[in-house]
Amino acid sequence: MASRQPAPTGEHVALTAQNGDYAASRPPIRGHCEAPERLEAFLHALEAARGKRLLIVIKGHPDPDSIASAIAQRHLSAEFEIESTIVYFDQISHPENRALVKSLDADLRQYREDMDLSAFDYMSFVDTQTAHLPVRVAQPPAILTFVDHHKYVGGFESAFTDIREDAGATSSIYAEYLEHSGLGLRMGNSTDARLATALMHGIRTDTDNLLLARPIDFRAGAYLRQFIDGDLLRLISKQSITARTMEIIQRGLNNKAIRGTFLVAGVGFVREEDRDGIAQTSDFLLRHEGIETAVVFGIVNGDVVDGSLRTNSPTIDPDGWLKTLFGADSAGRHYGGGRRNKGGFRIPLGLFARCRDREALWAIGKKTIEDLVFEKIGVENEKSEAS
Ligand SMILES: [Mn+2]
Repeated sequence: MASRQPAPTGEHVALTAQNGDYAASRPPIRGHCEAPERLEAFLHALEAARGKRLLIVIKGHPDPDSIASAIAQRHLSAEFEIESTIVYFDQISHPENRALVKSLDADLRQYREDMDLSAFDYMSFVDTQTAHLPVRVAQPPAILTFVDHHKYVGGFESAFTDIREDAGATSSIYAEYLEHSGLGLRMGNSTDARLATALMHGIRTDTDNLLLARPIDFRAGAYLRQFIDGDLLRLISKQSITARTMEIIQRGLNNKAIRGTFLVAGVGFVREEDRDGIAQTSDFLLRHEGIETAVVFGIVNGDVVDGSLRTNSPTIDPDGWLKTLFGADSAGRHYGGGRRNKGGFRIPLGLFARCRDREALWAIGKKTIEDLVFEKIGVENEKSEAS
């Protein structure tokens, strides 16, 4: 094995995998790859570990980049019949990351004392600066791969090392491996779609929504884009929430009314520029346990009732549901409409907008909407109970 020779530029790569018959048995590197020699070496390392047991290590609190990178490492290892276990040691503290792991169906294992880490043949470290296990293991397995984008500190031996300080996310490095290895993602495959989505999310969170993205991150995004599950990405992406939107969400929480799987919340008067807070509140309240459909509404700009519907219900078609509920104006324009799992409505207050008593105006708006919605739910419940 050759020893690692750090490049002077802050980029470090070790090409220490044994030369085998790899080149003859695998497809060639595809397309314009930023670092084809690294990818070759990465694949060589995996080939050398064919059929072995691999421990993929996430250090620190798992975050979207480390989670996605670990899943990508497992995906690529599986191509070489390597049996991988992803382990993490610190709690997945952030609720968003717990939801991420759940929605990805990622099968990550939290370390427990009865796990025998020395029973693995190799370890892979992803998205971490150092290669020390956080727990004492008498005979830690040899390090097969070490892929990261933090500042290089060294201090370990690994069959393959790829540290790119110029990458915004480790997920981008794995996306490059996937794109150019011929072992990449398959269109229309749901497992691959989840991996692509996880990587995209990892890139977005580590680059502050691409604000800090580097060329490799954009190239990764361009490749991943075609495979991602848009609904899943939306579900797991954190949206930054302004203080005023937070206030609207709080009003929604305080004023919510729940009937079965339905949640309705009036948030009062909302400024024109904060209009989107209504939809964000609806998104948020849909996550309430046991809720399948959320309707949130407010009076925007003092002259229109603006509302937003979000649903996970398989039986509610937002477009039809809102059109039947609110009907149309005298010109036949519907007050509401939507698409697959979301919808919105706007009902002008007309002359009532001139009412000086804001409390009274809100009371009328709130009562009207709530009564209409609850009446419709009641009628639907009766129908479904009767059938
Ligand atoms: Mn990272």
